[in-house]
Amino acid sequence: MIQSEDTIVALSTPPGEGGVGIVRLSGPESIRITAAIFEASSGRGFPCGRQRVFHGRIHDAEGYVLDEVLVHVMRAPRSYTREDVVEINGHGGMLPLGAILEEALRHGARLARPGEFTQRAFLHGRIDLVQAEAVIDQIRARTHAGLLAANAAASGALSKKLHTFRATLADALARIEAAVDFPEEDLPELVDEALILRLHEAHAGMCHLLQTADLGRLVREGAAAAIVGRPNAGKSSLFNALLRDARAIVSAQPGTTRDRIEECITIAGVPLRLVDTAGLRTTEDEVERIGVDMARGALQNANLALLVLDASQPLTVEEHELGRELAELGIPVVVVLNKCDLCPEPEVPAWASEFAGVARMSALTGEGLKALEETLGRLLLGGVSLSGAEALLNHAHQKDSLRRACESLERLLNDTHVSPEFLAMDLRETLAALGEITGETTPEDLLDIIFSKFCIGK
Ligand SMILES: Nc1nc2c(ncn2[C@@H]2O[C@H](COP(=O)(O)OP(=O)(O)OP(=O)(O)O)[C@@H](O)[C@H]2O)c(=O)[nH]1
Ligand SMILES: [Mg+2]
Repeated sequence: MIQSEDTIVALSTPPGEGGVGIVRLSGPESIRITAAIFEASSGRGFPCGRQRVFHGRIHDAEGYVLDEVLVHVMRAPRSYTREDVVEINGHGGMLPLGAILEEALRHGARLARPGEFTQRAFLHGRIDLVQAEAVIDQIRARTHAGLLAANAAASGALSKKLHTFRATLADALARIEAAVDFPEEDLPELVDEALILRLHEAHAGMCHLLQTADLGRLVREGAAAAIVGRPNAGKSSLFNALLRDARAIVSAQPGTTRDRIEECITIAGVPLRLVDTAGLRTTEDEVERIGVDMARGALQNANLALLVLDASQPLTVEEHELGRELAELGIPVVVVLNKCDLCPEPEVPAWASEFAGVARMSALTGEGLKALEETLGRLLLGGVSLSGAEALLNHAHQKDSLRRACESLERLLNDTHVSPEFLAMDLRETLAALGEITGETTPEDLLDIIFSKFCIGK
């Protein structure tokens, strides 16, 4: 195990006021540094015996008490980083915590970089890179489904899958290399059908995992839905209904919404950013025109669109045009026939059948809202159901590496009758690409980028 030489310290709780705040140290000097600034209320020395939690006070160089604290000692290797870790639980306030941090620095600790605690856990082999990245996904999860997926990855479910693939490939590589090294020994049984079959199985598993990558990103980052339509169609009413909150102004006057209003909801486990926009029409009013431009901008940035039509009114020429325009946008569109309470059997425009879905509803009474939400869920997940417990490939670089791994393995499987040297080359490439995900072969600069996205103190 690589030992870190320096001891790092950081505020591990968010800055600002809180019930408690934690200053965390990790490294060979953690305990010595704490002993220099801490006095246990028991009057006995620190640390003492096998005791792990100590009550007492942190003082400065002049002996002034800075805070009353609980100190938690976790000795290597049984800690988050596998180093000696000390957590000083103080009163949550910037002054006391800042003062404790200062004292630790004065006694030789160094300020931790973002994610450095987790990076040490990774470097010391307590977790692999997939698990390390899942930690940040746990912290930043925006939906329950996202949290469960991150928890599954953090607990090693994803790593286990990847390690199984790697084991199969490594075994195949060893056999093929033997065939390369001892060609005269005539080892045909080494590269036999059973081995090729195992490689096919690994390939299928890897491709399946690759398919979950977009889902993982969707659950983590979410999607955006633009609500568009002509003035007064009921866009803001629909926005409010989906939000279960009277967030946007609703009025009988056309042209009510002029700004772009955004709020986040959860649909089928996916964070969905809803964007309510100004009704699309040609207008002389400057403010409204800006709003209309923003509505078009929102459409450009959306992953899906809700086209709201007033079912109680005949369709206008502009609405027909808008329908055509949306069809060319290349994102799923749901046609929402609103105000069905006024007109239970609305006319459905012919072009609506080309879109991803048609929903009849009333934003006023809430009728049809559930069905619309189900349609949205189906569109977002593409028919896959989020089991929650499944670990998903979450990050763009993971997807990129796995795609390369699948490609090189596919190359091998497409022609297994080439010389063993070529087979070995493809296998090595596949193994290296998989290793980039788990951390064995990840380039140094990529590691730096990954951990720099963490928060300080984690
Ligand atoms: N009966 C009925 N009225 C509705 C329904 N949805 C909206 N309305 C009414 O239609 C009018 C316009 O609703 P808004 O939600 O403000 O429409 P909008 O599309 O946001 O309008 P602009 O912001 O002006 O573009 C209001 O008087 C709403 O109460 C519905 O499902 N049924
Ligand atoms: Mg509106």
